[in-house]
Amino acid sequence: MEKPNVIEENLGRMEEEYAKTKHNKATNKALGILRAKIAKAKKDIIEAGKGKKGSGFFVRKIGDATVALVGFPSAGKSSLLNRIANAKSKVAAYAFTTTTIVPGMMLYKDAHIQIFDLPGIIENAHAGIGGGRTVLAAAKSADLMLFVIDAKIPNQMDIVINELFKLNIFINKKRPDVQILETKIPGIKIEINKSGIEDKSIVAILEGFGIHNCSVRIRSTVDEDEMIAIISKKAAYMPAIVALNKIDIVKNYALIADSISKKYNINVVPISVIDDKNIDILLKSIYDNLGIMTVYMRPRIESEKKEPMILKTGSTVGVAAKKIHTQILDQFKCAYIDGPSAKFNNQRVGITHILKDGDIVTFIND
Ligand SMILES: Nc1nc2c(ncn2[C@@H]2O[C@H](COP(=O)(O)OP(=O)(O)OP(=O)(O)O)[C@@H](O)[C@H]2O)c(=O)[nH]1
Ligand SMILES: [Mg+2]
Repeated sequence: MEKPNVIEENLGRMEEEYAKTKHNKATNKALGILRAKIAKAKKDIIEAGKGKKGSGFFVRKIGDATVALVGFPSAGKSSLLNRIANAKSKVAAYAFTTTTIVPGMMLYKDAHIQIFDLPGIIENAHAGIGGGRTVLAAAKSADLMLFVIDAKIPNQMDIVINELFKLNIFINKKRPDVQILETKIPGIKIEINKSGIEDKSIVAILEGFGIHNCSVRIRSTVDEDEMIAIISKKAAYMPAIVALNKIDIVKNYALIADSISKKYNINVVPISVIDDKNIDILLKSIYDNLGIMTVYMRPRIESEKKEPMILKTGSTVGVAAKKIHTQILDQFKCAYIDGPSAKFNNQRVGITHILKDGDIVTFIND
């Protein structure tokens, strides 16, 4: 591979040429070759960056939740980011246009949701090809992965899932109930094993990782690969949804969406960034899958704006009180709730009441 600065100079020249050339039948072939060359140079640059000390994509997380855009080059990740967030990420018809992490922020209902645009990933990303490991490590730090799939090339979905799987990133899967408690007593004691793996194999895996004194309780079915990932602390469980993009140029997109959804037990929203189709549905799906909810504090004066608060789904009145101020929690007497979690208007509840998205809460202090 040439030195990165040489590649960058060539790349600059090629990008200029690409921008200058008129797109028509006569130039079509030459432009195709140029696109391929630009993509190769970009891929080399991303790969060259991965070996540097301290490399990796770091962006300060801000807002209430974070979403990572994951998909093949040219699937439309940057186009989508620019459409839904206040960001300007470069868009072009060649692969590996985006070479680093580009953050953007969007407001949905009252939640500030940070979106990370990332370089495209390709087959063998898990082995670092095209800088894939760095990209996927950044994606893993988000609260939700948004797979952007080109509807013209739906098998991109299989490759993306497979690459994540090879890095022990499990999508839309509940973390199996596996407890390994280190003990002072020598030996491995298997107390509960509903995994489907034989006891002696579990012992062998644990010993392989240098764990000799522990008690084991497995209450879920797990296969050996996942068990190894869990024991080596490499397993990650991520929620994800799919934006099936470019439906403006694909007729049977509904069938494709349906088959991806069934195959991977995942919410698929067919969209077109170019035609601005179904973007509102996608935003709702992002919000619904982030595991957050918005509740409102009732203002003292009815005409004033209700103060929104973003909480994890399933949070209680106590969690909301603490988020405002520990003092509110200390002096808590009761709360009155209007909205989806209330059985009737102004229901009086205690600290353990579980709130729902859209609730309006009034705290009463002692
Ligand atoms: N027909 C069609 N083309 C689209 C759509 N969205 C994006 N594109 C085009 O697809 C090409 C790639 O778009 P990008 O947004 O740069 O793709 P990307 O996924 O960010 O690509 P990388 O940065 O290389 O990973 C551009 O030529 C876009 O104009 C869409 O909804 N329909
Ligand atoms: Mg991009």
